[in-house]
Amino acid sequence: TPEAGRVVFENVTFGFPGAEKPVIKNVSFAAEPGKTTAIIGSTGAGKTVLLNLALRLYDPQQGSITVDGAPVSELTRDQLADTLSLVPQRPYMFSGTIGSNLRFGRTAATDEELWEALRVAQGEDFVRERELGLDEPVSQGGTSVSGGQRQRLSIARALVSKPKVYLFDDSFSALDVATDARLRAALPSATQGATTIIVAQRVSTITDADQILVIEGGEIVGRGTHDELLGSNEVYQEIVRS
Ligand code: M5T
Ligand code: MG
Repeated sequence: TPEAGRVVFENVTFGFPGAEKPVIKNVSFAAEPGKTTAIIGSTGAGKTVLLNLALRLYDPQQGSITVDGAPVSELTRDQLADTLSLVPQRPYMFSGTIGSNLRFGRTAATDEELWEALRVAQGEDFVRERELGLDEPVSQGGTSVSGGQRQRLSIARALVSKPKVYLFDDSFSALDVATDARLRAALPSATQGATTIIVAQRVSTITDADQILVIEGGEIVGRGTHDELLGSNEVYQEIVRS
């Protein structure tokens, strides 16, 4: 269906229980299949909370969030997990092997699929360098891999699950500029047709996004392409300058 993977927020307001003020205020946007929606804004603006709401880690007090036209509140955990993949801001590893961490329960994925995901995520080289490759043990917390490697494994894990919706929470910031550029060049064909939502720190990561949402204090204060925002939005201009 043409709607496959379409994520829609409509007038979403959310505050943590007991907190005085909401951290997400009346947010509305649509993220379209085959397109990249970027979210940018200063620390504490609500970017992570926004992605977590789509995954239903919490429910909004007001408004609705739908995927494929269905309210996320009506999807089962399994349906949600099959539809949306989050690459969290602080990726985690569990004790096992690199391969089992990439499969993450998706036992049907072949080694070939894992290598292909690693290739796109720019993680192929460092896994090939390990003596046991995909069978190399990883400790819980992933102390045997660096932060940047953990980030790339986490991106590869999302690719292996082939979701309709990718949620990248600041997933490229630990990468050097050259690796970031290679990864973003490889991503579009690997995620073709999927809905991609990218939270970013660096403007260079999102200049070619189809739609950029500027978020401040839990509100969308600007939306458009890079060029549109550059010409019209003060908050965005400030981010670009910083
Ligand atoms: C938005 C507060 C946080 C901030 C606001 C996850 C979380 C956040 N907050 C809580 O009170 N409890 C929580 O469990 O919500 O936070 P965010 O969405 O994490 O901000 P961000 O992702 O835009 O920031 P950053 O630093 O990752 O760029 O007031 O205190
Ligand atoms: Mg965050």
